[in-house]
Amino acid sequence: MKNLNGEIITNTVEFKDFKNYDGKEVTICGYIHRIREMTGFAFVIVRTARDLIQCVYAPEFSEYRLDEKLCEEACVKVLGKVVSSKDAKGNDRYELQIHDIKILSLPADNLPIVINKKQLDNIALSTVLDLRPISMRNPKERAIFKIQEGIQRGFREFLSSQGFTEIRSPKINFAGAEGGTNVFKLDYFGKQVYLAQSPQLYKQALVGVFERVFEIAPVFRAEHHDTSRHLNEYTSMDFEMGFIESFEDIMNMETGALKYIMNLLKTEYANEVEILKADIPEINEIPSIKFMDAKKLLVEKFKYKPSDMKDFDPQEEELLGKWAKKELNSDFLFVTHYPSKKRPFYTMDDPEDPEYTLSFDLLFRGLEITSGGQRVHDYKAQVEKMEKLGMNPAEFETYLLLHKYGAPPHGGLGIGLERLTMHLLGFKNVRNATMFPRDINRVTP
Ligand code: AMO
Repeated sequence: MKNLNGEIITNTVEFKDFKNYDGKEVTICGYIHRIREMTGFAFVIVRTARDLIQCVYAPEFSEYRLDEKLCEEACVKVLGKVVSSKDAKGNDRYELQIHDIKILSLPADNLPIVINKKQLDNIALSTVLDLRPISMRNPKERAIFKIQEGIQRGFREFLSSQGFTEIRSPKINFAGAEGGTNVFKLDYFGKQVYLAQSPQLYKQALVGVFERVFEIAPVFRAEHHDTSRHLNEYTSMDFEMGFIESFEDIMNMETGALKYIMNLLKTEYANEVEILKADIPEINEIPSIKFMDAKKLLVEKFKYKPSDMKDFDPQEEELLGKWAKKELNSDFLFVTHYPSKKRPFYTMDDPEDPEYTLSFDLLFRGLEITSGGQRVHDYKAQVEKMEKLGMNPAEFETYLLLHKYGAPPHGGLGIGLERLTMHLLGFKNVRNATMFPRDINRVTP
């Protein structure tokens, strides 16, 4: 596009860099979010990749005249002069005085929902999800997934700084790694295979190669119930590390990662945190409680009668979350030493009390967001454990190569990304924090 002097302007500038262009002409690319016609001038709000930029049209700024075809969701390139003024708090506020607008495309129809308000008002979640490619254009909806990107970025950056290697494990697997019935079976050229329930078997194998590995990838769970916290496909943030002294090394690494993530969100995602009014937790040390002590606490403090002594139900997790906040001033709570009967075959039993395991879950504001622990690394012990659980070690021959040919003491964890996002942003339903949810009733869009 040509500027007022007839020179071609090619640099497209991000809003955060406007401060470096005060008084200069720049171009921006985006969507027409809203047009507000005033007497003698107009505000044209342009939605760029991350911001809403106020552009001002007035005939005295240039020879350009506002195009009648210009409408909401038109894709445009705008040329204008960056001007600053002070807002009520005395901060610099930048806007663009329009010199020209090039229409790149026009929508073919009216929008099915109003997306240019601060948030999507009174629209049912099912409609929001049906129209995700459009509804996510709303700044508040979009901010959810920018925050989610920040969480993944923080996890990746922190673990990379700690010597972890990023891996990609296959999602078509020879066995379900987590047991239970929630595994998707697949016909693979006449052979039965499974969609990965987790990268468990592969991340362990790769400890034998790289010592420390991590992966951020989709995993699949054939959940037969429609609940507010279960998805059939979710993003698992996994890591696995070798040469550990105890399973607490894993908990410490997770604490470090979460601190890094929260700090990153507060600094580099401050815009989205503000849009969402997100309550980003302060993390110092994360307290922990043993599984059986937590069960006792629930009875003594909350008079809660447990229905299952091997796991927690959602209400128990919620009560523990409230207790941790009130008594320990922590949004997070590690629960350790889960009963052996409830943990998968790869979990190491506590040598001091083999009824329980060297494992943990992390609760965040009363919701399980992580499972992890130390793994069995001795070949004989792993084979025996599998046999005790009625499994056939021969079917896991390739997995057992790790153990057979020498494995260090190791452990790791898996964090449910959507669940973490859900409770970070205060949602009641995990689907609010899932871009394109897959549940028992939904496979589109
Ligand atoms: P687990 O099966 O407990 O452990 O899963 C780890 C974390 O994943 C999340 N999660 C889910 N999120 C959404 N929908 C679901 N259906 C769902 N199921 C689980 C939870 C949970 O804490 N291999 C182990 C991890 C490890 O030990 O390394 C595993 O997958 O946040």
